[in-house]
Amino acid sequence: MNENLFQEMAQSIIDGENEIAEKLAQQSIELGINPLDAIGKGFVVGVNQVGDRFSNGDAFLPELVMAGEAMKVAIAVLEPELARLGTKREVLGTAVIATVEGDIHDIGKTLVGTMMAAAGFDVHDMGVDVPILDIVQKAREVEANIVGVSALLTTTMVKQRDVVEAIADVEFKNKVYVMVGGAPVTRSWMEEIGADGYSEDAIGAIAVAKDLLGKT
Ligand code: HCB
Repeated sequence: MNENLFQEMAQSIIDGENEIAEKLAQQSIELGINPLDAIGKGFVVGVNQVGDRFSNGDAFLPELVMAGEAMKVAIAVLEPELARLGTKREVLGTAVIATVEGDIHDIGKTLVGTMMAAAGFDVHDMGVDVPILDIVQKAREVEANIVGVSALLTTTMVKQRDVVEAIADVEFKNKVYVMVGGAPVTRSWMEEIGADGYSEDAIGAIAVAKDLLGKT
């Protein structure tokens, strides 16, 4: 039965139907469905399909924009639920997260921030299109242990390397670990640029951050 709901969720994103996506997200909460399942098995399936159709030339920018908007509406409904399910007992660490300069994709980055906050991190979400030096400055200001940088474009991934290098060049009071993610990012890219952690999703990002800080 949930499978049908997940399919409808995916379809609402493919069709760019904000109101339907919002209603389905609310329905999933009422049904007690884990919001991560609603996102991962429902809405993300739809946004990935639109992405694939876009890269094949079967969908165009307006469809991409509409899918992104519908995705944001659905996640906004699920976010309080994600936060509520988290166990915020001790502060595990301080994290600065941002989407790199030149890149305005914010859905995945925001999810990572929400989930990390729910898991007990003090999260400073700097938004999208953030210059490298601003990230470094923020990390210093809030005495971050983790800097999580998101990039969704092959052309902006290279900025993750710049962040790693800029963090390495500055003296911080404490060790600052750089974690990378985003659709085109892989473990081998993480290794190539000398980042400390990589995850393909938000749950994994929490595990990686905890692991880096020895909080597992
Ligand atoms: Co955009 N776009 N887009 N897009 N877009 C992608 C990314 C393509 C792959 C689509 C394609 O061609 N198949 C493609 C990139 C190709 C490439 O470079 N290889 C692309 C392109 C080309 C573009 C434009 C250049 C299109 C144009 O203008 N001609 C343009 C770029 C604008 C810019 O940034 N300068 C553009 C614009 C847009 C929007 C604005 C229309 C919209 C974004 C809306 C928004 O974010 N508010 C959009 C969307 C929605 C997408 C797709 C369809 C979905 C992205 C998404 O939200 N995924 C995407 C296709 C795809 O990725 N399948 C497509 C869902 C989230 C949950 O996944 O991977 O972002 P995520 O995050 C995960 C994961 O990676 C990890 O955890 C997250 C949660 O599970 N993670 C981290 C992420 N960050 C992390 C950081 C960490 O430290 C740790 C883990």
